[in-house]
Amino acid sequence: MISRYLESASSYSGDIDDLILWILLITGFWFLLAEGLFIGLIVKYTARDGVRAKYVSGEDPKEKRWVAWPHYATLVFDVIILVAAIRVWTNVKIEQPPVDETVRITAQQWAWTFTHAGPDGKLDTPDDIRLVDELHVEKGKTYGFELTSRDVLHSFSVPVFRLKQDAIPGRVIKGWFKPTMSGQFDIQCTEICGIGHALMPGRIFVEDHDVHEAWLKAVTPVAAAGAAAPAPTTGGTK
Ligand SMILES: [Cu+2]
Repeated sequence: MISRYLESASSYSGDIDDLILWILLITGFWFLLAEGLFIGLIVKYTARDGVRAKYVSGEDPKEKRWVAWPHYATLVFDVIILVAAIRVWTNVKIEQPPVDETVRITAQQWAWTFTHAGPDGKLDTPDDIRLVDELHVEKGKTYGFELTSRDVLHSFSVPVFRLKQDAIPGRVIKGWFKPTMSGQFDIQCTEICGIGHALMPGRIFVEDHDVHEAWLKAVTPVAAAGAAAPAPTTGGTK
């Protein structure tokens, strides 16, 4: 249902949407019931001439039920939501599936630098492709990311993936995603990171295999493309 308003474009975005929807349904149902009852009782027992208000101590078991039963229901539904949330959290944030490729994401005031592995599929080699505010990935591949910041706290967010991860200077945070829909989507910084925070958007390009290969070819420098062979030229100094 949420995907009608915002595309669901990663392997786990549907699970997160389902979780949000179930939480909305559970809390929404009880919210409407409780407020309906509350307003109904206000209307029914509204002040009338000649009728004195009665003090209710709440000690009578019949009266106590009005507090105790909703309390038990809250506990039960809390546990249901907790179990469902932990299952999704474990899948998205704790368990890291085997990845096909890793991208390095560096946040700074106020831009993203994305280091793509290049044709050899490995980082820290001469054919790495470094782009600002532009991340290119292939649909259906599992990507690991290494996220860090050069200055302050930022937060890497791809709304269509339902992915959000804080970037912390001095730390490299690992995570993963698997795009399932090709297209161009927004990348946002979702942590107020200074006056240019709102000017820190990026784009992610999810491409089919052929399109991604063509892009790789087009952006790989000639010297780096030959780097898989022995004796790379300049560059790649570490
Ligand atoms: Cu930022």
